[in-house]
Amino acid sequence: MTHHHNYTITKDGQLLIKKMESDQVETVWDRHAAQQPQCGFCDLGLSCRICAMGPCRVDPFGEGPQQGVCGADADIIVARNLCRMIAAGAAAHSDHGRDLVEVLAEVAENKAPGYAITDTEKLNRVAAEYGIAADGKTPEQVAGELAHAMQEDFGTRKKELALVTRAPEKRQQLWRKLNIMPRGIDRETSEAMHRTHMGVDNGWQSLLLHGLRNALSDGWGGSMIATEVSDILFGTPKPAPTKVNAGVLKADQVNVVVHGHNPVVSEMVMAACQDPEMTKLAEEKGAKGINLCGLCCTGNELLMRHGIPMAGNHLMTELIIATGAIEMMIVDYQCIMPALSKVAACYHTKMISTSDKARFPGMEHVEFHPDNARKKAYDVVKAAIENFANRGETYIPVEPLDAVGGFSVEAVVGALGGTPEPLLDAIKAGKIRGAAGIVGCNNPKIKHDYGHVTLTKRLIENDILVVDTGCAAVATAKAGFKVADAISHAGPGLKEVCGSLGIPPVLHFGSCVDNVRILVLAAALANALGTDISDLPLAGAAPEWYSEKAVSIGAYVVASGIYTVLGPMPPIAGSMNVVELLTKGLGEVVGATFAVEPDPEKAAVLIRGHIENQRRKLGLDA
Ligand code: NFS
Ligand code: SF4
Repeated sequence: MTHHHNYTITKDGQLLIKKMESDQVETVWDRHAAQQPQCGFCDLGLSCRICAMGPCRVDPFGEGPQQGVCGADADIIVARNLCRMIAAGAAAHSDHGRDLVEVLAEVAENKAPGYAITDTEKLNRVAAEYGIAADGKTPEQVAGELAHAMQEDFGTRKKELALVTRAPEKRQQLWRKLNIMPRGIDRETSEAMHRTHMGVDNGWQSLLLHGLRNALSDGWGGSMIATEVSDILFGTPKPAPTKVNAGVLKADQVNVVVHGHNPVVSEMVMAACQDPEMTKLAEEKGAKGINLCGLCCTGNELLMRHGIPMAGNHLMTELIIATGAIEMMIVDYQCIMPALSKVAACYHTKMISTSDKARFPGMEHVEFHPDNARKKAYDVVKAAIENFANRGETYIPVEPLDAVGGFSVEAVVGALGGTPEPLLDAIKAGKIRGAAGIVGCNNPKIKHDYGHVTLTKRLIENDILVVDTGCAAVATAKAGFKVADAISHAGPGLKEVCGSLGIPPVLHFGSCVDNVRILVLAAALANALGTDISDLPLAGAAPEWYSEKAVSIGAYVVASGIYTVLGPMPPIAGSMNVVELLTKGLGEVVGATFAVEPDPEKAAVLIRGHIENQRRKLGLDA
């Protein structure tokens, strides 16, 4: 336990790992070390425990068994496992989207006190895409009809999801031709589980194609609905300044931290924290006020819409508790390590779980529902204030850094004067060579933030605009790339374009469901050029991914026509057929492929090569 400087590139992370060492509290890196060596069969995707004739494994060296008890070979087992990862990821994003639709429906019926329709313009615009006319109706009526129409997207009555029409016409036709047009959000996930049951789909290609359809039902369905409804309820993000890293915690205030994904909970917590009555209560208890900070994606949701400061990304979630400065951490669901309450037990931090579908050992459960969320938020914030008295010594190791968040597509297009044309012109002129979306998690297999920050640095210095989301977006903010002055790290062309707009060279596009903002922008660029997304000088990357959600994201991004480089290797290397299809064959199918490159320096070379190649094919530098 002496290698803390090797685990993360961040100063706050290094210092807090040291603190946890001296406090003798276990971290994710300790547990990762204790798991070594991790199972080679599982790593290659060659183990199967789908049925009770198994578990089975296929010997990668060709000496032991080459098929499971049922006869499934390496290709089938690998494809089936990957398909299930996509299904789980798509389910997570889409169930999050569904929870927002339910709030929208309850707002329409006036049953969700504290929630409201904030962006009526967007409500009407999205409603129109669902064929709902707004004239003569109250916003609540429109919201009710829209919620109902969106619920149909989750079901089985439709042949195509509503929002796929945002994709370029050519892309839609391709999906229809390949029979991977998503029909219903839950349907595709449910079908993925059916197909991967023993004795159903044993074609590794057809399994993978359905995996793409399932992923598309996330990207152009569940996640897109999550983002759009969040904007309608809580406001469409606009650029605004904020602060990032562990230094956002305040030694003299009650620190409340939200962690998880769904803004349905964090928005209500924010409202309670900002109530002057609550501030007064905090002052009565000897604090200077209440300081709300975010972690992970629900933190990104608050950062994007309200400039709420960001304490850290995935691998900071344990470390931040070791500051001893957090009165309460309130979680909803996804990416919340069950280890957190053990860490919290070593300090005074109260851990609160809020979702009926996400329980954690050692957390107090205060269940939030749309009809009681406002009241529950006040209850927990009051308890956080009470807990200030129990605080011991605090250790806030760094000063916070400035960052700008809030780049919705609406805000970007607005800043460009109402159309994406100026961005396209800058790309055509070669000032901006292209754009890359850097997304996803942290993973203890990769030095914390090193992948995100190194790749981003290399791309912007070569005039590639970076848009990022999720934990990647937090990493580059902590590295100082999300301020206007960061153009000093950019190549001359990108520097000129961002400089004249007064924006950073790395744009915070939001949480992981907000990856759909990247899809929408890509589609707008393709439409403005009269072409398909797969023709554009774009790339995606997930340099430190860990989650099944990231597998779904990668799959819908590639199926939408964007070349994508993964850092950690997904568990597919046990099937050369699957590897070949994903890294080469898909190019002929959907016009884009995956690559795997854990070294971000090399990933940058791959992405630059791809973008220059796309430019040549478009005849841009002729
Ligand atoms: Ni995305 Fe966000 Fe972070 Fe990864 Fe988890 S918080 S939804 S899955 S770890 S980026
Ligand atoms: Fe084994 Fe086949 Fe059952 Fe998987 S589905 S556990 S390979 S018998």
